[in-house]
Amino acid sequence: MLERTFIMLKPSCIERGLVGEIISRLERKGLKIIQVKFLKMSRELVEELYAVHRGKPFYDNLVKTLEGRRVVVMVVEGRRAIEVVRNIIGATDPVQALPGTIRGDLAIDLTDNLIHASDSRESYEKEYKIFFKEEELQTI
Ligand code: FUP
Repeated sequence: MLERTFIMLKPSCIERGLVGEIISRLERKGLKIIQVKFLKMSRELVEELYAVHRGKPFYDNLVKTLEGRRVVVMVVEGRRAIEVVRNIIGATDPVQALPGTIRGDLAIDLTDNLIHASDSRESYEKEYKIFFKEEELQTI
């Protein structure tokens, strides 16, 4: 019934002081934060998270925006959380993202589009395990 999704706030969120603003938008929607932490993205973590994009023309640029920099990773929970979060963050390209969405309101660059969120159940299952141990996600 309740669903979980994985979210990563990219380094520019921390540098621009937008972490609180973004977490606040997620909480105000009614999503519950199950776990959240800051960490430095190693090359290995970037490659694992974005494995499907390896070899694409924008891949090197994508790696450059993340490697060796601090991000915030979190798991949130709520009714149809995967779809809800994708709607709140807006289209991948901030130019297309509608006003009212996180990318629509706060981002303009395509690669550095502030935030990543799982786009399916399958990607959630893969992504949260890159950053969290099962016991970190237990709420009881
Ligand atoms: P999203 O799931 O919305 O983050 O989008 P994608 O998985 O399609 O893209 C992953 C990352 O690659 C995004 F951060 C944006 C970046 N990207 C580009 O830089 N150029 C492109 O043409 C497509 C995606």
